[in-house]
Amino acid sequence: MSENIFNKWRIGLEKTRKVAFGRISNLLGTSDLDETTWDDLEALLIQADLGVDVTLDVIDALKARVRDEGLTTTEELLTVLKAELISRLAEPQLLDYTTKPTVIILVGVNGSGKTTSAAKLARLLLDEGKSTLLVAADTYRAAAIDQLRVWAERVDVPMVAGQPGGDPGAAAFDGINAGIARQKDVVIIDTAGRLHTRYNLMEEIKKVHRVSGKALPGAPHATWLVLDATTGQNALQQAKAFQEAVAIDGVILAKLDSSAKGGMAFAIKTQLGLPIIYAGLGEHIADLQPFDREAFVQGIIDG
Ligand SMILES: Nc1nc2c(ncn2[C@@H]2O[C@H](COP(=O)(O)OP(=O)(O)OP(=O)(O)O)[C@@H](O)[C@H]2O)c(=O)[nH]1
Ligand SMILES: [Mg+2]
Repeated sequence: MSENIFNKWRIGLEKTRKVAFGRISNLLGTSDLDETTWDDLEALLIQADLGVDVTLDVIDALKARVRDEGLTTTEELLTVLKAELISRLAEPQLLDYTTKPTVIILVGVNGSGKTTSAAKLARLLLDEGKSTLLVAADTYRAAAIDQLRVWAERVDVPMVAGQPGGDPGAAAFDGINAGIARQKDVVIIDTAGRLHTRYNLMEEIKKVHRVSGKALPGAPHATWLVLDATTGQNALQQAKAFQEAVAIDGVILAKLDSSAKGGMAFAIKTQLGLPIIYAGLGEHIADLQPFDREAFVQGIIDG
């Protein structure tokens, strides 16, 4: 990883590090291991928003390693803690983009970061030499279409939009066909934010998903759930509802930079069975980064 990208992670994770995980590296590293270490560590992991289940699982695994490997210092414990945390993050599954166009749908609750992530992703792909079309299937608000248009101009990627007030499924269908006609490598469909508890809206996202397959057999090639890292454990409940509606392939974890609750990332694999594909580390165009397990764990603990 380049120095530049590593810095992006380090700076982006400052809040999570300062508020939560930094206290773990303060606790561990100077003394011998004793019973209070375990209690303190457990409390800090819960405060870092790993959730009770993941925390207890990590503590059990660490106790077993301390016993089996004969560890005696908290410094050694910190090293195995990092390894245990990394092992609780799934290997990111990047798309191979062999299908042309590869269709990606972004879904999530209101304000999670879909529209900005769509644009940042388009830019990332453009930088890798892939031509991309952005599709605004958020037809509820004219402002939503305008927002994607502004971002599309900013990242210099073309964009097509559905009719304001029109059917989001039709917008996705037309968008994919435009991607085929223009021979784009990737089509990214931005959908409206929807509360996971609203039946009609969840039915609608099923339709967008289904209609995509009619426009191009095999599509969508990925449906990614955009989660707001600042919502912590609550994001997991939303995720489960989206998973019940459509097949979700992975997570874009947005707003990691403004979150002190980054620990929820460790529950995404165990509780949802999903990999994190990209992370949002800021509000700028270049702040969406392919998820990197080592950079993440190092960034929250060591800085
Ligand atoms: N700091 C920070 N802000 C982010 C990040 N991703 C998104 N945001 C901000 O979060 C806010 C909402 O982002 P949008 O992309 O509009 O969210 P959305 O999911 O499209 O929202 P709706 O379409 O209304 O559901 C904006 O102010 C973004 O700038 C991130 O990674 N870091
Ligand atoms: Mg949006």
